[in-house]
Amino acid sequence: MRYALFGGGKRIRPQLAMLGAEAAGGNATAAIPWAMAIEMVHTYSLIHDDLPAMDNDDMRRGRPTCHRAFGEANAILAGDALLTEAFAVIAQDPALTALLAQAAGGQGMVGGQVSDVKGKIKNLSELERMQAAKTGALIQAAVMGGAIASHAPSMRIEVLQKFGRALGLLFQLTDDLLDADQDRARDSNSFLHHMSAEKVLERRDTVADEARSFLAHLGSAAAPLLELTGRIQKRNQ
Ligand code: GRG
Repeated sequence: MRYALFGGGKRIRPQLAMLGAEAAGGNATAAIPWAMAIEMVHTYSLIHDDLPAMDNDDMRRGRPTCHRAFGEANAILAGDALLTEAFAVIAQDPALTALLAQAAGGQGMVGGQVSDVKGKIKNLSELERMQAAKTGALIQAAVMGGAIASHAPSMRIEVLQKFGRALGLLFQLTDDLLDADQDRARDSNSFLHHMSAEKVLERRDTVADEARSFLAHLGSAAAPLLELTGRIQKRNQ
């Protein structure tokens, strides 16, 4: 659990959680348990995604994957424990508990992973639906949950829900651009299978503008989140 959780991840989801709290007019520290829980769920998903039954990856973040370092059984169990303990961290807050279950479960990340494993994505709208569940749901929940944790007014939570949806898509577009040279770009689960790299770049910029337009409703409190959006748009890792 420690090997994977402290393995050099970018911590984008915890940043989104804390900046979401600030953007909604609240206090970032109120979102710390939420930020931890969402990173624990993200980490479990990567451990399980790397397993032989899924992507069968040997390396992650420049180091052996969890099952390569500790064996398959320990990797499965480390993922199980991270998922379970994530809920313990936020169990005092029923709204956050429900949000995490929704985002990570069958209608969210796990459901998206099922569509991914099934393969055979036929067109762009199917791909966007799969990605919105597999990667987008957790990113959207990260930012929204930050606002919920800091007891923001519902209007602000709704703005961040829309922003989070756009940001999830932006994240996946940039992820596929970063994978452009790898085999993955050739499978139907990559945007590059359905559009040229130029079109993906164009869509990335349109979606980033759309995400920014939502933040305009939140005034100067959203400035750090605006800056993070720009970093995700132009990221190189
Ligand atoms: C196994 C239930 C289950 C789900 C796995 C999200 C996911 C579902 C698998 C990850 C596969 C993958 C590489 C998707 C691309 C988008 C993504 C989540 C990239 C990794 O996220 P980063 O870049 O990772 O935030 P770091 O390493 O920075 O934490």
